[in-house]
Amino acid sequence: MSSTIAQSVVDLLPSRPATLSNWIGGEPVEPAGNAYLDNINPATGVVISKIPRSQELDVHAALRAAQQAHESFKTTSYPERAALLDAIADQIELRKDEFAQAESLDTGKPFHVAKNVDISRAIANLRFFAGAIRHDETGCHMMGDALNYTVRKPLGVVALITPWNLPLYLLSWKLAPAIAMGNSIVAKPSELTPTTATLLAEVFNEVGAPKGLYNVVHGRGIEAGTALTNHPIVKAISFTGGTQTGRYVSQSGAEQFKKMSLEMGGKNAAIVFEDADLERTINGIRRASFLNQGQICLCASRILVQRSIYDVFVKGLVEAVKELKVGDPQHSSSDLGSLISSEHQQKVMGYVQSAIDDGGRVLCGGKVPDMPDAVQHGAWFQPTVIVDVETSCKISMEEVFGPVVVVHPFDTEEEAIAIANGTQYGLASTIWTQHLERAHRVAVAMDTGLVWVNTWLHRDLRTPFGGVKNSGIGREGGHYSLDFYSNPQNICISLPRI
Ligand code: TXE
Repeated sequence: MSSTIAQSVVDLLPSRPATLSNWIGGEPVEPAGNAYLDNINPATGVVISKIPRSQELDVHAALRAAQQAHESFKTTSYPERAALLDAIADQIELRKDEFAQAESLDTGKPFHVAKNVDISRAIANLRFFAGAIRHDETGCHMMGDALNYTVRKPLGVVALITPWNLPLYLLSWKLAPAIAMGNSIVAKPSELTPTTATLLAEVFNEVGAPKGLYNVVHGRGIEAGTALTNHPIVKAISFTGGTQTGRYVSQSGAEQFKKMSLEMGGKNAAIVFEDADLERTINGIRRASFLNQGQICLCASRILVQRSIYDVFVKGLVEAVKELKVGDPQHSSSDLGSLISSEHQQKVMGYVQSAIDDGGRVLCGGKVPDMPDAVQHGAWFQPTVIVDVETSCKISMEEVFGPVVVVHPFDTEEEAIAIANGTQYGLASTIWTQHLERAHRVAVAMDTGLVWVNTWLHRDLRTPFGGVKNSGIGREGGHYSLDFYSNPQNICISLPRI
């Protein structure tokens, strides 16, 4: 695979599909059933690799390898684990273009986004958690006649199930704290984006990580995924994906009282008050809505605008969105690449049609763009702004997970809060105002795990990340992640009274 930017994504397509392996016990391993799935580059519709369609046998082999590795890894010290995480980060950094190309090819996102957002953040996640354990403290509670102190104990083998939108970014967000706390891992990446999780297995070997510390099983969620979540060796599941899938995962995990962290969908509101700095707000909301083709659980997809500035805001937003360029992922001028798959493209188009059927007006986008012949079979979609639908209609209530926003007017702060909170989701919200007290008042009224004021995706990795309602349970980030991937044990020592 080329490690530099090509003229076109077409130049990167292999003459025949590569075959990826599972990684078990530090070795590439073929699936027991010898069955494979196609991995399609969504910008062209071309099959770029074959990936194992793993079944129970494969998952069980990975779990055994992980359990064996855990026996020695659980006694490693924090400095040893921190050094390992730093070494993995350094090695990814050395192979950064290669990782970014792989992510871009699997997802259809622009190479520059893969490099500067996905892979950069994966490296940052690893370094952050190396630092976090170097500086970690646990509690000590003195009594008159005893001393209590708390130690963190690893859980054992943890299952990491990750989606296709930010493949290595989200895998590393789970993997780094899991290793920091002394666990071993079986990862089940999305079957749509298998490559960077596989490259990461090579990196583990290159830095001399213990064999079996990180295992990868590819395949379908309903097969490899359920074999993983159902198995009693797995002590914790960290899952990011759709809400319906999260429901299945939590049901199978609950049966065996596994620890669970579920990060699921969102239908995030952006509330724009009349005193907002208009230019900054339009630029901020454009980024919040369309980065990664709108395929981020945190993306703003419902824009609520105070009626006094509604017309001028909508005009400005539409002009700004029309400037976004959908193009070949290899071109540095492409703001948006393709969607993840043609099935997803159909789903997004279906939502736009539903909005039109509900009386909505498409002010820009709404269609598959004309693309050059070489990429005409890609899953493209124009960035889209829709107005004039009720706040209760399908497109305003359900997660589209694509480059589509709806804009609604509101009159009062109370009305904006009610609309923003009126969905099954509760992941993130953004508030755009220069009025400090209002910003705080509305922020605490949001039924969301995350609120950004006059910004979006402004991340400090120490802060709690996660949602409420059907967006998720549990928090990750900083010590929240360390807490999740460990069991606290209190030790009480009787002391003589002095
Ligand atoms: O994700 P799935 P899909 C939302 C978004 C999207 C929808 C469906 O709205 O349109 O979900 O996407 C594995 N047991 N998000 O279907 O199926 C699967 O193999 C165990 C939001 O692609 O949830 C993959 O590794 N695992 C989101 C992972 O779960 C199972 C990101 C996620 O896939 C499984 C992605 C099962 N029964 C989609 N079934 C976000 N919150 O960022 C599937 N999997």
